[in-house]
Amino acid sequence: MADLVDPPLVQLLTPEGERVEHPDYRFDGDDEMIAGLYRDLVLTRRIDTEATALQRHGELGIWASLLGQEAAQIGSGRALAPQDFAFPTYREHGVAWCRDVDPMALLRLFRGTDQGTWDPDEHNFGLYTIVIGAQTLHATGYAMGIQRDGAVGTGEAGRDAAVVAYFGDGATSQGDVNEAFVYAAVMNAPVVFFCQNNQWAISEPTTRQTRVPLYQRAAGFGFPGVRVDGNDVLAVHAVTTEALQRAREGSGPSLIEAFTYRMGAHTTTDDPTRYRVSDEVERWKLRDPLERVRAYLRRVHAVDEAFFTDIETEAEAIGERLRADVRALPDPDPTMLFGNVFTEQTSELAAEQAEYAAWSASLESEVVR
Ligand SMILES: Cc1ncc(C[n+]2csc(CCOP(=O)(O)OP(=O)(O)O)c2C)c(N)n1
Repeated sequence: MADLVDPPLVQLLTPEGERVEHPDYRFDGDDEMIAGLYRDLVLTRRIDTEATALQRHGELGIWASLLGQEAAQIGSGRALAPQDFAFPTYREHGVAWCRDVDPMALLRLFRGTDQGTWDPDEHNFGLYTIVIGAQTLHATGYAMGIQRDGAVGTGEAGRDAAVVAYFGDGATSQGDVNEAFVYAAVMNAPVVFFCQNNQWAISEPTTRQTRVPLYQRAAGFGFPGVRVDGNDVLAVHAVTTEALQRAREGSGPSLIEAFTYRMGAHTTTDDPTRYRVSDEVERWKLRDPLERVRAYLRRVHAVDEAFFTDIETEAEAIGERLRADVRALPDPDPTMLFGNVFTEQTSELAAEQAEYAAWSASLESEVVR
């Protein structure tokens, strides 16, 4: 049980901002790249805090915050090659950022203005999945597809592709995830299972989901598993880069357990003070994924102070733009729901759509009377 709380994990940057060595993993980027990762972390957090504030002001229906999980998402998202494909859950705003999805596309979804309008094929980033773990099967199927298309193990950089499936610790209890592991293993599918262990599945702690550290599950399915410090953007980048390369080469799946912490509520409809102690949150604040990168950049004098103020200014501008753009969104036409179920409309749905439109028009005429 001790292993569950005090795990051996890959770390390359300490909470104090010091680089450390690991026998198996190395971060290959330079300080300029680390500065770029820092910008990603800050801007992603700013998008997240703005969205949380917008929900509190009644502008979004709900929001699933990524607070505390920025390094897990940016580190892995920046390890992806353009041809790789990511299948997210509903909290992967940092990965969406790395795939150039406009944050407004996320906010429109959480406002209920649309059902997700980014083109998965344009961004190689799937639509958000609310059904826990379902996307691990989609990812595995997609990975088997690219394998059959001959886009794996050719040795041609820029052609060989990998797939990454994001999910939480709670999702590992789902049958879908375990089925995905079985298929990926026996088919040698080029998929990286990326579990963000933020230690809570709403109010259920990880200790009620498993008796062994999650990364160790991979061995039972027959592929490698590794636990990485999910608050260390350099370590996450290094570990994900290696797992993706393995998959692209045709060496099959792997499981990454990014050990992190959900610093906020599960979603804006949740009250974590009812099931967890504030001590725990305070302890994790000391491992804030942004602080350690800032400490490192300052420690080695990689950037000047203007670098930090410029990023703050950029973050504020993004926050203000999102606030204005969300407020300016028009109300959606509710009948669009029927049109977005299948690629090709069915006659049953078209009839339901017409019936709904007639009913809603009758309500309007009643109001006028
Ligand atoms: C199949 C299914 N069962 C239950 C739910 C309700 N539900 C929504 S979020 C959640 C917890 C998910 O926890 P975890 O996988 O750890 O991800 P996290 O939200 O912490 O990132 C549950 C049970 C759901 N969305 N889908």
